[in-house]
Amino acid sequence: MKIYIDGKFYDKNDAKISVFDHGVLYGDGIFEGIRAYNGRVFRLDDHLQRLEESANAILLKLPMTLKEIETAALETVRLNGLKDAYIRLVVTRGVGDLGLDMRKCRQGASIFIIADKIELYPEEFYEKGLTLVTSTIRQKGLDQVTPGVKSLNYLANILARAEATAAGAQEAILLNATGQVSECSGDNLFYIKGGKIFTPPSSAGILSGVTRQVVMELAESKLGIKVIERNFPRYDLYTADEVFLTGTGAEVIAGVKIDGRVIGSGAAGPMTKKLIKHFREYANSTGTPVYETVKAK
Ligand code: PXG
Repeated sequence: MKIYIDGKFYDKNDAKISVFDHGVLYGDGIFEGIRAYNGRVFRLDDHLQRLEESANAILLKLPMTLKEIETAALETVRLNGLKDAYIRLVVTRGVGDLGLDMRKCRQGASIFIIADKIELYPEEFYEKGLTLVTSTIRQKGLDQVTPGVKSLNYLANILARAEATAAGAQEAILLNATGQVSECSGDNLFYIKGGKIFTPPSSAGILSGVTRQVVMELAESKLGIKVIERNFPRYDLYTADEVFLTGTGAEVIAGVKIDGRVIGSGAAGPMTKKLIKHFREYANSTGTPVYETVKAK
């Protein structure tokens, strides 16, 4: 495996960054998780745009242009000979001293890119759905570092996921400070009731998911249903016809049991199944080609 760090490729065992990098010392940085399907990178522009927005939000100057980052990401997938891939793109504040002052990170931000095979939920989960539990951990407030920033501070999400695992569930739902539903530890959340689809708005405290956006577009174009963004409590999930999650890793997947309550039929519902099908068709028919581009230098 070849890993990209700041303009060079390293073997896995040699791919290292400094212990003085503020990404390590403070979680001071941002990342993107991106998929490639069949030799094409899915919604790469959207991911790069979100990366840029996250960078702006945390006063981080990206070390390269978005075009250069795109070239590096494609080259990383290519060098590893992958067609279906999970691309992890990380930008840290870079090497500093032991203080919080970001001005001490004088060399500027560091960027590394890993392209690996993807680990997915087993296919049977797309039929039978996931079990979810509500985490005791609250979503960060909008007056904190907004959940819209895909920062390297994922401890709340990791601990929420651990609560789900401990409860025998696959994903955890985070409520926000007002007790409304925000999102899952690594996925956005939707529910369907009476033929309408609902999802929390960005004001609920969510990561503005690339998959979420795609599914909203597909719901409208393929199912003729406009997704309604609104705040809602857990009760709406408990009493929904269908619940589903979206994320780069999970794609579209049903949530069929929430805090012990069975949702709908207790398996992936008809609308969710349609969205899974449309999403897969779309994901496999679009994207930035990895192997047809000429290496830019
Ligand atoms: N909310 C959070 C907190 C996330 O981390 C999403 C929503 C969905 O966003 P996208 O843009 O991916 O649709 C995420 C993204 C994994 C994995 O391996 C998780 C994510 C992305 C890639 C891989 O669990 N989470």
